[in-house]
Amino acid sequence: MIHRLRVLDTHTGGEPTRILLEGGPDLGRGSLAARLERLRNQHDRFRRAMLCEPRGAAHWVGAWLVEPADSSCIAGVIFFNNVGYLGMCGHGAIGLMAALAWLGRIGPGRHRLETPVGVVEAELRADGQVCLRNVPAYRYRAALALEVPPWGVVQGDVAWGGNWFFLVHDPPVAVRPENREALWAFAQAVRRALDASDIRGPEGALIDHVELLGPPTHPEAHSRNFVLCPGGQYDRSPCGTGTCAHLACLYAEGQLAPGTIWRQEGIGGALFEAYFERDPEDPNRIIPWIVGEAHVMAEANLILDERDPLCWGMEP
Ligand code: PYC
Repeated sequence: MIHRLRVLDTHTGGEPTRILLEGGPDLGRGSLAARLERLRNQHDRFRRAMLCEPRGAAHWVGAWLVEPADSSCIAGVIFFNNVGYLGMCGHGAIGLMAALAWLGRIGPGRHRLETPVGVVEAELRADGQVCLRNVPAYRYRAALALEVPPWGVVQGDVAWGGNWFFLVHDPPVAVRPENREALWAFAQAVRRALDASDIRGPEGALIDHVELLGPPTHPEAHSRNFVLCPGGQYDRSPCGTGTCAHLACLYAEGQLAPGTIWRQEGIGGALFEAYFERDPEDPNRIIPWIVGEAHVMAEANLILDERDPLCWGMEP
């Protein structure tokens, strides 16, 4: 049997997103969270086929486009990577907006996207920039001491920005592009230490992203990050949800006021502009906004030929 998946590839500050437009199995109706579970439990091989080698690569994120359950939204989207599923994805949502514009499905203006963790609003600007209002973000735990062999004790915060992050504000390796390998090794050690010490989010949520923060190079930026994603690769962009988690920590520390512009540089050099409002429903949470741009790179049909022994992708 041969499956043809129609996809559009975009990148946001160097971080790619592969968007499934047509050809995947029907995920049925219901909430996006329920459809994510259906995808995970019944059709996970399509995720692997799209993103794992030989068709994909470990740093790619996928976006599965579905009919929204909420009719005020222009689309529903489920984000995933080479090892599993994401609640939200900032660079991916910006990529999706660029893709919908490319396809002529949206024009400049405000739009709503439904994700498994809530509705996000996105404004497509006339110059192609996308301003995304993310789900509420908050710091869950502050200044946790974590034993990270062989580095010693490291302090970090746990925060939600649409995904769970452990943020290290002063890592032992400088957050500079030439240190990518050492940053990767340190962030992996932090991930292992989080598992070993059973540090989790509420209701046992896995903290599956590690964000290392340091001074920027870009003259207009306030900070630079290196974000290790669950699939074991790092985000080439400043990571949308990671930027939101960082804003939540700055707010909780009293270091950033609502409405103040924050420019987050990623390890690849791209910038996201961000700011926040207080969440009127909860004084501990913020409503973050991020601004960035994405570009369409390819429009293609993926061929999934079941005679190919690697049709469903290789295990990462
Ligand atoms: O931009 O939110 C993001 C993201 C999450 C994982 C990779 N990118």
